[in-house]
Amino acid sequence: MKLYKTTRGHVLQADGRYCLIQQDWDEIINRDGLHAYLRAQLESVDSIEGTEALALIDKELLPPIGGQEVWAAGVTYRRSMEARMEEAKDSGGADLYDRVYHAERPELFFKALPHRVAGHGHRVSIRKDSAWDVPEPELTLFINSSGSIQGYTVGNDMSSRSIEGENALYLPQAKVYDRSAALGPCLYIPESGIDPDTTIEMDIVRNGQLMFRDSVIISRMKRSLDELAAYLYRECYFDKGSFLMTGTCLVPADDFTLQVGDTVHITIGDIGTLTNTVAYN
Ligand code: DO4
Ligand code: MG
Repeated sequence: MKLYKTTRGHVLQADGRYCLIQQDWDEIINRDGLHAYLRAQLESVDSIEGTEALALIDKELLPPIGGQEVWAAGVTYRRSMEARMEEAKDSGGADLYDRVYHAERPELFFKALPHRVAGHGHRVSIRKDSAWDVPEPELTLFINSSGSIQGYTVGNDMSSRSIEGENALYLPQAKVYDRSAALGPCLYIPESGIDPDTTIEMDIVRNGQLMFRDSVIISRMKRSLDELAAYLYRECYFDKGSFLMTGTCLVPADDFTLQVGDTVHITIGDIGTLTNTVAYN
């Protein structure tokens, strides 16, 4: 099942049918048994035509977030560890990444409040004081206030590699700024957990030319999704639930940096494609 947040209500899509739910987003999603709840909504709420639903999704789409905080996990794939060890070699911080990759405790960091999050079709930003910027395509969990994973979306953890590489203590500046996070296009709510063979794919296009394409399956991640969620909820209560980006494995070559006007397409399995164009704030 897919739930799209729009300016005119929330479009629920399942089995080729659509219905429009007029209810507060956070009240809908923050519950145990979200899939069963939405299944019941599909039976009780009047259906809408596919053309109407698709027009709403096309023209009125918002990021699938209400009042939740967005957090992120880091160095959950070997490729992320290796790339960061390389970028930090001159600052003396390289071994931090090796140590956190192998440690029991994962790296978790605060990424965004909802007003800093871009949706599908919106602009994401690179910092004007950064020389080396990349998108990070990440499976993103929706975890309810009881700490259970209820849904999934596509995330882009936009990052400044030059600022993080200069000094690991600059991580919040490399990661947290306006439009540095994108989520969308929908919240995907399968009946049971996401398939471990799910693929994350990313294309970066510049002036119509494909600059980068790569993909990975999520089972390559070193940690489990439940483990990441459990660590986040150890000493934090999220009254509306939270979103958790689960780390990147797709890293463009070191001579690549994003430019204004580039378009980033991230596709994750059955969830869909999140597309954003790069801009300055
Ligand atoms: O350690 C810094 C951030 C790591 C990260 O964002 C990732 O691995 O995706
Ligand atoms: Mg990341």
